[in-house]
Order: sequence, then structure tokens, then C-alpha cells
Amino acid sequence: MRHTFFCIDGHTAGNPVRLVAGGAPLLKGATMSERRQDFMARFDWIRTGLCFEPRGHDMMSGGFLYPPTREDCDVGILFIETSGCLPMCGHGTIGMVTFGLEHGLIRPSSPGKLRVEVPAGVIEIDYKTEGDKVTSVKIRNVPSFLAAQGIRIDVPDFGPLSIDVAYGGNFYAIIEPQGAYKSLDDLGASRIVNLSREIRQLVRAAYEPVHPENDTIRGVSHILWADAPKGEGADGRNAVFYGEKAIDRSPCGTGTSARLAHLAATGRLVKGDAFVHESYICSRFIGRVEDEVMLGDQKAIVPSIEGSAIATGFNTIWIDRADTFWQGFHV
Ligand code: PYC
Repeated sequence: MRHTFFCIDGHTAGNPVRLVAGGAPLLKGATMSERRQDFMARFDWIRTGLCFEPRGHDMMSGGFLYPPTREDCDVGILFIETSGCLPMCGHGTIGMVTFGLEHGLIRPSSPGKLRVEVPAGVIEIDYKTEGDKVTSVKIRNVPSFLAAQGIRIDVPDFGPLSIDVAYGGNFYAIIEPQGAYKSLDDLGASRIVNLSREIRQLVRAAYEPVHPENDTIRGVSHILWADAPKGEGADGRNAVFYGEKAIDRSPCGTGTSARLAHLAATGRLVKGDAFVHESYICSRFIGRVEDEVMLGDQKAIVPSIEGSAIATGFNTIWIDRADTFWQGFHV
């Protein structure tokens, strides 16, 4: 039995985005969060088949557009990635909104603006165009907050680390330079990947964050190594690890949101401040602390992230159950 998926492939600040424009399964659920649960229970093979080898690779990421479940939104997005089915993805949203608008798959109710329902909540988009191209997408993200500070772990053959955990649509373990961690360039990509896998295990054993308003959003999935900027005009650089072997090529939208919340909660940013964030490959997002809010009794900020994406082509992908690797594999 062959399943056909029509995709628009591209990238946001270097990280891949695969918008699955044809072939999305019908999902059950009264919200995008419930549809995410349904997708994970019944259709995870679509995620693994489209994201893992041989049809994808370690960094593959993307998603589907759905009609929203709420009347006050223009579109719903469900994210897929090698790391799972994320509650929110910033680089993915910038890419899918760009490709969706450029190809007439998203029709905004007011020009230059969108309200998007994602599993983590509702996000607001302001976008700019030149001719038929979308040149910039700014996301006003879900409330983001510092969840825990000073988690102490001992990493074999590396040493002790003190880790903070912040939420920006996913939970991030944030590592600032300390002890044996001097800088990203001092560690290098393969060390970052290997250490991140170990650190994620150690942090998970010590602490499990749970979102105060949605307990399906829980657990540290991604690791953000923070560093000083490399280029002129930037305020910080990161390497965000996800899945089993990926370093985000973009500055990571939810990672940047988590970092903004972390910096605001520790008195290093205030409402109105901008923060230009560089990725491992030095591509950029502009982050900003838009507002300070309460999430129950949790102090939070509303961050925004701005960037742009490029479509690289159409891709019609078959998943044939006669293929041994129809569900994909990773090594
Ligand atoms: O941009 O939010 C993001 C993201 C999450 C994982 C990879 N990128």
C-alpha cells in the first residue's frame, strides 16, 4: 500500500522545513493539542517515515496545516520532527507560514497578520511581503518562563554543570559557559551532540517540568548551549540539540523564546528589549521581550521571534509499506 505526501521543502535560517501540503491524516480532537495526541497515537509512522532516513535526515522538521478548531484563528499547525511531535516550533512556523502564504494555502483574514492555533496555544504572526515572496515572519509566541534554576549534574569525563530549565513552547535545558564548557567553538559539533545526549538523560533523571496549563507538555526535550555572539550586532549565540543527533541550523524559535524568558527572569532583559540570536552556523533571529504576564502564579514573558524562510522545491514522497524502511530508521 502506497501513501503519497506532497511537500514543499525549504529552510528557515538554514534549518529544514518540510510543509506537508497534501496527505495530512484526518485527526480527532477539539483543540490542536488534542489532535497532537491523536496524531502521536495513530499516525506517528508518518512523522518517522517523512523525517527519518531514508526520506529525511537528523535535522528534518516540518508539519501540516489544518483548519483551526477555534473561530478566532486563521489556520492550525501540527509539527513533526525527528525529536517528536512538538507543541510548538518557531523555525517550522516561519517556514510553513512563508510557504503556505506564497502558495495560496493560507488565506489571512487581515493582510500581513495571522492568528495560528498550535498545540501549545495561539500565536500571532506579522509578516511582510515583496511581490509574491514573504520576506519576514514575526511570531508573538506563547507565554514563556523560567521553570527551574541551578539543577546540578555531574557529566562523566566532563565535570559538574549547573543547568537552568526554561519554556518557550518546548522545555529547554540551558547551559551557560562554566567549568569545562568554555565556548561552542572550543567544544565543536560532534562533542556538543554526544554531551547533549548524556546531559539530557541526567537532567531528565533529576527533574521533569510540566506546563502549568497543559500537562501533555512536559519533560526536557532540547538542550540549549548558550554562548557569546560571534558576529557584529548580535547579542548571543547558541547550539540547540534535538532528536538524537541534530544541532539546529537556525537560532531555534522556541529555544530563543526560552532563552529570552531565562534572561528576563534573571534580570538581564526587560520588556521592550531586543536580543539578536545567532545559531551554530551564525544565521539570525531577532528576539524581543514583548510583554510580561502571569501564567497562573508563574511569572512569564511574551516573546517574539522574527526571521525568514526560503522554499527550495516541491517534493512528492511515497511511503510504500512494501519498503522495509517505510517507517524510516535512525542509527
Ligand atoms: O525553531 O522552535 C524551533 C525549533 C524547535 C526544534 C528545532 N527548531
